[in-house]
Amino acid sequence: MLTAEEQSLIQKVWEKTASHRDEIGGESLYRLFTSYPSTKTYFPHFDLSCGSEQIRSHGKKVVAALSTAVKSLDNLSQALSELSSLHAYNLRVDPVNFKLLSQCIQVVLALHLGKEYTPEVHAAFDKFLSAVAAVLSEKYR
Ligand code: ZNH
Repeated sequence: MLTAEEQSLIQKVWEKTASHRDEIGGESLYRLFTSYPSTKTYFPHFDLSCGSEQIRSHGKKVVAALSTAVKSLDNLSQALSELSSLHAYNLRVDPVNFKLLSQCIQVVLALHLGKEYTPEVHAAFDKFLSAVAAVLSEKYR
């Protein structure tokens, strides 16, 4: 799991995104749909044009879940348990897609943070987002 150093790095960097965090969610989703069009099939009921209200509001929800995760780095399984059930039993999102979204979130974080997105921060976020994806995938069978 994440080392104590990685945990504090993630918390510090996440704090820095506070004022533009909601946009990070929407931008990551738009990037997901553009770069990996197959992911759009999960959102047939959404207006997927750039900056649409649905992308923005869904982006806020995803980011809020990540904020919960950042606060519970020691206990991700429990913190994301409901979300994990939702994805496994109701939404049935193929877990490969979690990696694709993680990728897009990283690119958007890098765009927002510029030089502050150092290789160390990148490595820590990669581990963090993989851990979130693992929890969201753990109830599939
Ligand atoms: Zn998901 C939903 C989160 C990934 C698909 N999500 C959701 C929500 C949240 C989330 C928070 C909301 C819930 C409620 O409402 O309750 N996700 C999340 C996260 C992640 C994810 C954190 C990672 C990181 N998802 C994902 C993917 C996909 C998805 C990858 C595909 C592609 N989700 C989804 C859907 C939904 C969700 C489809 C539903 C939407 C609506 O609204 O309808």
